[in-house]
Amino acid sequence: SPKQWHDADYCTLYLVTDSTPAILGLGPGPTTEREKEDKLCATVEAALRGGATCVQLRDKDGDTAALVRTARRLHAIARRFAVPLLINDRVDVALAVGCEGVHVGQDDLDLATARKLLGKYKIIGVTVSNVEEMQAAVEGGADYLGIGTVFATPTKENTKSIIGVDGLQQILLRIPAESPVKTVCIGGINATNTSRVVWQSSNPAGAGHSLDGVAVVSAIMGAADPEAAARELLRLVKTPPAFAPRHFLSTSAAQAQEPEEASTDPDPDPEAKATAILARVPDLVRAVDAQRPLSHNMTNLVVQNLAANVALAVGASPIMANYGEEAADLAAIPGSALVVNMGTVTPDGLANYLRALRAYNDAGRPVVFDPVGAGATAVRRSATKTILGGGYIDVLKGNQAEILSCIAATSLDPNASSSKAPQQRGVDSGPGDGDVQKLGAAIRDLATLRKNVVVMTGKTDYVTAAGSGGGAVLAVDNGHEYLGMVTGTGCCLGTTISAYVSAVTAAGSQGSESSAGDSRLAAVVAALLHYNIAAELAAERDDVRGPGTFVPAFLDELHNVRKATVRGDFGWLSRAK
Ligand code: 3NM
Ligand code: MG
Repeated sequence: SPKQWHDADYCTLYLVTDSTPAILGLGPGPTTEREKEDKLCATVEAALRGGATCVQLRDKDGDTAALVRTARRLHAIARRFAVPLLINDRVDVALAVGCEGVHVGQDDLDLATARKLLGKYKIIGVTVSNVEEMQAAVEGGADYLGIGTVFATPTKENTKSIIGVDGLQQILLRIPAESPVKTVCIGGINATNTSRVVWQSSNPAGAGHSLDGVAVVSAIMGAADPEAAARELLRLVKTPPAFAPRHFLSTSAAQAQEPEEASTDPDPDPEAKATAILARVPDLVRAVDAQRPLSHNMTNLVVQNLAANVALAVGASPIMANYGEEAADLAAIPGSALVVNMGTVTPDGLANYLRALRAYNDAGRPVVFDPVGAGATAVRRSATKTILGGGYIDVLKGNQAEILSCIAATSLDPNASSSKAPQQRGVDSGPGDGDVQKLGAAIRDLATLRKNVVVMTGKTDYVTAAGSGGGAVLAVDNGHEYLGMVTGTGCCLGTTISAYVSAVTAAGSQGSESSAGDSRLAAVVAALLHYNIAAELAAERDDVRGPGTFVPAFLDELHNVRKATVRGDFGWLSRAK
């Protein structure tokens, strides 16, 4: 029937063609139009054998006659695979060849006119890069949206905005759930990021839309073996990434109680949630002690020594390794976790972080990101955005200014980005009473968007996790002012969190998203309590007279709290506030 495409999953692996000789693997010598066309058709046919579900002919500078001829050939090929052929921008070409529809960008023919010319049964896709464009396209009756540009790509350098996976999610979440529109994302999508992007862009029923698939140019058109490339991308679209929910505490008691907690408590009040988490803390301390997780720190020179000692004191095994090349080997070690601390960012450092982030994502091991000074300079704002877009981060930890900078970096609203981002003050200060509600909502939104845990530190620390029932924001009110008088204590908290999150992360097991969120939330709360209560105990010691004598006492108490807990003595936990 003429409506058949509207029920088909043509968006799963959407191929956009490119006729530049370099991408097609032709040249460097002169190539004829005929050679280009033959190579294009052969590449598309190979991609279809590999499983591409849609083909868009995109040629911004071909002559109309050549374009129509190529389109006719591609249409004949696509038909053999029962896949629709769409034409970029050129409604006249689509009408001339009688193919299945068009794709229009924001600067192309408008949707209403295209619809009038093509009729209601043709497929019309629209490029959108923000919520307003999405709403106009959905209301105008677009059949699918091409959402982008997700990542910067050499294939199209004049793109309007790089929206990242966060921007993509913000658009998806705002699509009316009842709308039949389909969605693909585009821009820099390839085999290294496909399954992550698809997973991060999936949403529960009723909450906006989930991404239907990915659109690629170079990942297939530029591949040496386009058939194999398409087959692999199709597999990746359908495969959750290695780090998709796999967090639980591997004690039988915690496992038994967890699914129940998640299913019977869809909107828990924070009080009940805090009590349930508190009850799990001793097991979590013991899990770290027993598992001795490898905490791989990519951190600044100032804190290397202290962070390594803190890792040892809480029961982890530290390695300070800033060279990204080492990350794949370290990520392969059972129980490893990565801390990326942007304390002293450089171009080299950034490349190393991204490499390590990818290695840990691929291995399914957890990552803690500490965006130190995120709002302080233009370089740091940009680095923050790059790291947030460069992979999946399990726990995002920062002070108020840093977390607000992360929110600005992930926002689609240009007014909220860089120029209006909060200026870092360099001190770790908490919100005023009036701001708590607003900040709580902001970090809950950020955690939901990123499917992760967000920790905002200050005099009171606030923690929230995606997928944990109603998304409670928990406050931890422990600690001591000496922590603020010693350099690196914020960074070392990131190290401690990595050890705890590692202890609830089992390789290769997939739990529900909701219980995964609960376990990570509990792990982060346990880390905060262990760390901050040890600081209180240290500061109260007779031999501690100031920040200098505090440091060794703090290491002692981090160690003592762990040892006491392993012995079955968790009196220290009665200090939890
Ligand atoms: N449109 P690659 S990005 C054709 O953002 C196109 O609208 C974009 O190429 C948009 O898969 C893009 O090689 C190019 O990164 C995507
Ligand atoms: Mg266009």
